[in-house]
Amino acid sequence: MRVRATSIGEPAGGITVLAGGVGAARFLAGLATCVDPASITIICNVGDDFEWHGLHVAPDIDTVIYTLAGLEGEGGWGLRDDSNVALGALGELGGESWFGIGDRDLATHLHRTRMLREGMTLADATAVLATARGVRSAVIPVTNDPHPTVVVTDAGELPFQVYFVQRRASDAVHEIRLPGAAEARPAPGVIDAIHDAELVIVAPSNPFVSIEPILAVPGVRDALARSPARRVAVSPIIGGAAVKGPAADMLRTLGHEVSAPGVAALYRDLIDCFVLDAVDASLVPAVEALGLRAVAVDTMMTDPPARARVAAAVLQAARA
Ligand code: FO1
Repeated sequence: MRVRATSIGEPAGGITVLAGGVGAARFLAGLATCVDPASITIICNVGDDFEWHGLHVAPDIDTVIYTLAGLEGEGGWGLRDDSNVALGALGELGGESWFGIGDRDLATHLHRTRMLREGMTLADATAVLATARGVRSAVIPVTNDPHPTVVVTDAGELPFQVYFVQRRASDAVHEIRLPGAAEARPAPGVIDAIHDAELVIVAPSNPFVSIEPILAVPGVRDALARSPARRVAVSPIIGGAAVKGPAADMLRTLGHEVSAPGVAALYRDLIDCFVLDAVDASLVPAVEALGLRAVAVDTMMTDPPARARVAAAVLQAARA
C-alpha cells in the first residue's frame, strides 16, 4: 500500500500527464507548484526524436525536464543562455547546423546517446537525466521503441524536425504518419500510470503531433478509454488559434473545425472533462454537446504565476 503525503486536494493515486511540446512543459511547471512533483508521472511523446550528428535528440523529453528544472530557454526549449560555439563550428565545416543544439544542451545528447549505446533503454536514460537535473516527477517516454512522426506535405514525407524547424512548419500538412506505431510497445509503467492514476491530464499540446503519437502506441488509447481515473484535457486552441506552433493549421488542413470544440471532438471518447480558455466560454455548450463536461478558465501561461493559476484551475475543474 503506497501511502502518499498529499496536500489538500491532491489526488492520492497521483496525476499522470500526457505531454509533448512547450505548452505541455509550461503547464507541468505550473502543476508542480500545486502538488508534490513526486506525485506527477509524465508520459512523453517521442515522435519528435531524431538522430542529429549521430546523437539521439529527444526534444519533448528534454523540454519537460528542462522546464521542470527551471532551466528552459526563452523559446521554451533548450537551455537558457546556452552558447552555440559547437553549432557555429559545425556550420563552418559545412556540417548540418539548421537544428539549434546549444553547447550545454549538447552534453544531454552526448550522455543520453552513450547510455543508449551501453544498452540502457530510453526510459532508463531519461530517468538518469531527470534525476541529474533534480526533477522529482517521473518522466517516461511513451515507448522505448523507434516511433518517429512523419508529416505528409506537398513537398512529400518529411521527418518531423525537417517539417517543424528546417522548413519552419511552412508546409500544409495532409497526413501524419507513424510508421513505428504498430511495433511500438508501451514503456514500463506507462499503462499502469494511466490506469492507476487518480487523475489523467491531456496537456495543452498539439493533438496531432504530440498527443496522437502517444495514444497510437498499442494499448495506450485503450488504457485511457478504460481508465477509472478522472480524465481532463486542456485545449491548445484559444479563440480559434494555437498559442504556439502549427496546431490550428493542422486542424484546418486535416479537415477539423479550428476551435476548442474541434479539439474536444478528437478526445471525446477518452476524457470526461475539457478545459477551454475563458475567451471561448461561449463554446462551452458545443463541448457539452459532445457529452463532455466543459469548463472555461484563463489558460494563458504568460509567466510562472499564470502557469500555476492554470494548473490550479485544471485541478479544480477535474475535481468538480
Ligand atoms: N525549435 C526550433 O524552432 N528551432 C530550433 O533550432 C530548435 C532546436 C531545438 C534543440 C533542442 C530541443 O530539445 C528542441 C529544439 N527545438 C527547436 C524545439 C523542437 O523542435 C520542438 O520543441 C519539439 O520538437 C516540438 O515541440
